Amino acid sequence: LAFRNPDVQWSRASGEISNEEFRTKQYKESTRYRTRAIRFKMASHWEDFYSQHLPPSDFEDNRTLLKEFCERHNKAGERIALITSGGTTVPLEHNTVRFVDNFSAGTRGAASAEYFLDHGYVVIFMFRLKSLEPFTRHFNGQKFMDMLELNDRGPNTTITVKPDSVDILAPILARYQAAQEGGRILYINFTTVQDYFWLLRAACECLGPCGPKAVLYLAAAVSDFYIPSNEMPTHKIQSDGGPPIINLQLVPKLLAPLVNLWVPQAYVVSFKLETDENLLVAKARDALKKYKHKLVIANLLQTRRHRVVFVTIDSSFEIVLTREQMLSGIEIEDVIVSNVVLHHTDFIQHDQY
Ligand code: 9Z3
Repeated sequence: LAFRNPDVQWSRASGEISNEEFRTKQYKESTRYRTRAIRFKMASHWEDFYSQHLPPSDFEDNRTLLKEFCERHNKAGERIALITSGGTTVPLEHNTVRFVDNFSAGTRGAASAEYFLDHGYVVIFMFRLKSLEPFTRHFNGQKFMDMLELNDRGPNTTITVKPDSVDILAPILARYQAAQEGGRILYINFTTVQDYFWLLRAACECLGPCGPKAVLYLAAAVSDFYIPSNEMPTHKIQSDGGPPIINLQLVPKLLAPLVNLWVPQAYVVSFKLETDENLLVAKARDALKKYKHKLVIANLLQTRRHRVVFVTIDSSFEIVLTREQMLSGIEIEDVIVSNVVLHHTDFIQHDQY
């Protein structure tokens, strides 16, 4: 009853409708208002999240960096890509010994950052600490050490790059140095889903003034579930209390305020990850209908390195790499970014209003 619309004029006493109609109308009205009330609750959910969770300790420093980066490049009229990359953790304790994590290595985001730079964009690379980073991703593990040679052990030691590694290192080093020296890439890292939420909102606030020149390329694998701060134990969960029952809650859907409030003029691209082909495009389209952004790039966990589907509200097309293309070193992110840049250019020229 609390959700009944006081303005509704009909009543059973008026004798205008039958009992059955009355019950149906009553039910419909109550559901309608209940649905609205729930929607309202959902809409404010993200605000509750920020009021109930503290920002990360280096938040103010990151905010300053973001602001300076966006202002400088906005003034220069450059296109800016915010790329999120890697997985978020979900801590189980405030003094975190254990956390829930996910599979993402950050390949998609790190590779895409390089290609956006190649297309002349400046990049905010918002990544999970210790996940892959642009440029250094090519020399993971022992690869880098294996490229080097120690000469003359002793006081005159020098280190050189082995001749057969120069051709591999040189072009990557050149791209890296161009990005660094021109101040064209800003690295911001997160670990938990809470950090991610704070930093994403801060980045959006700084990107707002860039209008349609900003692309948001949300490739991070963000947890759908978390333990709210007030439900998390302070100390390490003990095993002598028996098996713990861990109650995860849904995280608020940030795409809603992001698209509608924080960066309403930007070109927003989200990624949709599924493991079931039958759900892939339908879920991507659901997201577009719900959040009203422009593009969802859908991928299956199992085939994400060689197949993605670009889904807009009224079309979809696949990008598939052949085995030969993969063997020749072509990365799917190269093709994805080229297509996103085309869409973004079109958006700037025609669609933005
Ligand atoms: C993706 O779907 C990315 O393409 C991958 C890339 C995480 C699969 P890797 O880092 O993998 O290269 O190993 N990202 C989005 C995942 C996500 O959390 N999407 C949400 C969802 O699917 C919507 S925003 O519900």
